[in-house]
Amino acid sequence: MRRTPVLALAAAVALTGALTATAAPAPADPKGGGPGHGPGHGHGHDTVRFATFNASLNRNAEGQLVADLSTPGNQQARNVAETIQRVDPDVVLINEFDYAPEAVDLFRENYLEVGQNGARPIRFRHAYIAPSNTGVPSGFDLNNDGTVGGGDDAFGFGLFPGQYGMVVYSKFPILASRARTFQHFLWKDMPGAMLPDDPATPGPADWYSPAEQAVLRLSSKSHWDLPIKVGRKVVHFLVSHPTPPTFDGAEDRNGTRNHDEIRFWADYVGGKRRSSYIYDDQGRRGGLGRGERFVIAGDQNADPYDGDSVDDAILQLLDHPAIEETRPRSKGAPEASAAQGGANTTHAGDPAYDTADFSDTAPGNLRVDYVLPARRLRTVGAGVFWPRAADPLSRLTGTFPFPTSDHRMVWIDVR
Ligand SMILES: [Ca+2]
Ligand SMILES: [Ca+2]
Ligand SMILES: [Ca+2]
Repeated sequence: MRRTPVLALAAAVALTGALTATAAPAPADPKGGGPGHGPGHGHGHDTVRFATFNASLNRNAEGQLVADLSTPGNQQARNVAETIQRVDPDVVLINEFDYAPEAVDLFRENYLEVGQNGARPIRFRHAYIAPSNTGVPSGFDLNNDGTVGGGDDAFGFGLFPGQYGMVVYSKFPILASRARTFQHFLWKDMPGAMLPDDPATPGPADWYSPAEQAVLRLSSKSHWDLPIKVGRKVVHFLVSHPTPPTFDGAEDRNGTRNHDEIRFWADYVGGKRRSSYIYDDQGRRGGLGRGERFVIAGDQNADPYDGDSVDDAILQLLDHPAIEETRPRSKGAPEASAAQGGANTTHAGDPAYDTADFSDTAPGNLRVDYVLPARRLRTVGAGVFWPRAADPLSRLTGTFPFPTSDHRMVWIDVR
């Protein structure tokens, strides 16, 4: 059955418009308590904490997230809120938050602004959400299984429009009128796009037919450039959630797309020539100007050493001359890797940098969630919220089946 893509062309929804309000600086007091966990909240008046969290606030049916957030009693949502309260970011991207503008305020009112388990309430005056390609029918047989329809033939994998979307919350104003979205940018319009090949046919790069390539969007969810006003300065928060490089065949259609979704930001911050092909959903061209401040955030679904992503996919960002490699780490991740064994024992990457607790058959725990600032910003702290098992707060991260999410929150402090 075809769903009508009613959300596809809807304008981005800015939920707060208080552009003149000045956000209060983050409190400098320690909170949370308990030794050895998380950040200990040492950031003061001159630093801003940026974070990313794949919070698994996706649901299996349209409307379910709104239903779950309409009352304050959903335990998983409470755990997500407590995690955010413990880390206390100033600006946070939440991946896997079904697209539902109502849900944005419900999560604030019923969860974030309610102290969870002794943590202090957190108040984000600003938020941003916009439609996602997930679950929007493409009208084509994108997975080449002989039928058209279902989550795998959508513009991004999803069972209904907006499943696995994303939202940004901020204590600082989001300049929504200057936000750029790249939901509709076509994959074929990226020069040298890594369009997948059908190995069963002689032609190159022909998994997708010309008719499919004419409509196929690069972003599996969306890519947003959100200008955040911090004092007199603007920091562009560049957020996305590239598709997992798995759930495909020898053609590697998801691995190649993951690579190019990551490449999009590498080009966007790579100077005028490299970004000249880019156009946003309003038709404006180009990327960031040289010298503009930015922080790239999101679950990039790619580890620098292990897992199924195309070689070098995440190195496009980690080795980028304009981007700082911040190396957030935790004490809990190496402990989990050692305790869980399996695929983790074969990994080349240092488990201290892991951000996701994946199946220990394959791929094992990986570093996939990143907060990567422009080199010109000064990073003074970074971490992954993954407490040791002995820490009382490890109840928030837990073990499979997870009480909160299979991903961990990652943060950096920028001066
Ligand atoms: Ca199909
Ligand atoms: Ca072929
Ligand atoms: Ca695991």
